[in-house]
Amino acid sequence: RADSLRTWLQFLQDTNRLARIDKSVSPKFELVAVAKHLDGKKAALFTNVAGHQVSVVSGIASTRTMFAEACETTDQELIERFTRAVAHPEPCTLVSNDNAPVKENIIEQDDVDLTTILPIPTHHAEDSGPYITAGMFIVRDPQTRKQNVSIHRLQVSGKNKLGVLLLPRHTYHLFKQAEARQEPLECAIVIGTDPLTLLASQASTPFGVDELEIASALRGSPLPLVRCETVDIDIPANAEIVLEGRILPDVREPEGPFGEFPKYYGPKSDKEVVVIQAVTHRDNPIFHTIIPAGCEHQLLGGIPREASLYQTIRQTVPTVRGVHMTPGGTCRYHAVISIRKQQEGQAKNAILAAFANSFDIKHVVVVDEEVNIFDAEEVEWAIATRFQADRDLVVIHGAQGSKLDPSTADGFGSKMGLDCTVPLNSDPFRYLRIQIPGYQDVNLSDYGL
Ligand code: FMN
Repeated sequence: RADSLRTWLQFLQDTNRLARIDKSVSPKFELVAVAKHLDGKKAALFTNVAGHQVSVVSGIASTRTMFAEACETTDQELIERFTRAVAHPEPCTLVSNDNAPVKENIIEQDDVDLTTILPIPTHHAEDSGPYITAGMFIVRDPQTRKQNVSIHRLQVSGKNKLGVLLLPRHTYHLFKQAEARQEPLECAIVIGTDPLTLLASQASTPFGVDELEIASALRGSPLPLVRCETVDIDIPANAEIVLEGRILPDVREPEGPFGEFPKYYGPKSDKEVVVIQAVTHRDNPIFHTIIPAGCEHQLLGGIPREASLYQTIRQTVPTVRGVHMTPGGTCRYHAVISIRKQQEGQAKNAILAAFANSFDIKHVVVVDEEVNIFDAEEVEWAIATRFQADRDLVVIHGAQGSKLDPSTADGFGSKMGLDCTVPLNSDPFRYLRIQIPGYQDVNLSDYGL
């Protein structure tokens, strides 16, 4: 089902969740506007992008259920499944070019012109131009030979030149090491893979873990890889499109502005530059674009964060029942946590653990286990009826948060936790939920409705 983008799209089509748009659309705004209307419902496959031969797909997994289906599990088991894969990566397998569809077409050197080869969309009104938003960025650590995989926004800065945002994590670290040696860092940018491989790329791992091995563990079989043509990097053999290139040392050029996950623009500034020397692609390739701040983007970040958050809280509060990075909080800033409280004070410990887990987390709500943390109305009801600000509020002043949150001073801001659990010593009747006997058994057609 999730062997490749194509098998996945076939699965979506078979289950009536693939919208095919044959009408001509402009890659500038129009394509994204249509896809945005389908966001959270159906994937959108555009077969007729004005000025291009290549099709574009967006929203390949825009619900939690779609990711669970790709992992062949349930919504409830998804976090557990992902956590297991992160803890136990499995090796990939290397195949020859003959067995790698991504090698069906090879374009090199002067023939590389990203602006004509690929239908790269422009997403939001103030974006600096077209951006590749679903490129899995693969680099190799020359010392350990382990690869690192992540997604980075890529501005089209010229026919073979991309501007890249490298926040200070693993890829950035490897680039800085190469730059200190006055060397470029080789990279491969993979566009058009199955949702499991994309999800694996977002795992929070210690430095040195290859996310493609997490993808193998998630699939339950070795992910087939093939060696690139011009760089020492292995890429998924079933990918649609791969760009081979290098990040240049000592070069920074303007990148941005760009509409980002908090639904505001990241500003223009000088960033690292990638030069592309080769493109390989399948016959009739499909270009994947992720709508920034859309459901797909939010869930790709949210699900791995939930897995990591759950582990951290479990160390402090073993009776944690569930965690949810909510879409309204961009799946990064707001965490709702449910616990089975056994000792007074545990909810506050859960709040502190959540802040320790990720600097992005800004507001935390802790509820009792019978509150459905995936139902925003239930969570608000718990805040409304179980929370007292003088007793249950935790505020931490002057901490580091997300730099993309415009209400902070370059990330410097406050954190807030709300303990919405029922006090252990309270009269049980006081917090007994009202209930209509027989409600679940009513079949309205029995009443002529
Ligand atoms: N991280 C960045 O540093 N820069 C980006 O432009 C960027 N864009 C992203 C776009 C999407 C659609 C998604 C899902 C994530 C993006 N991320 C970006 C987050 C990283 O890919 C993610 O944190 C990854 O786990 C980092 O991996 P690493 O620690 O192995 O380098």
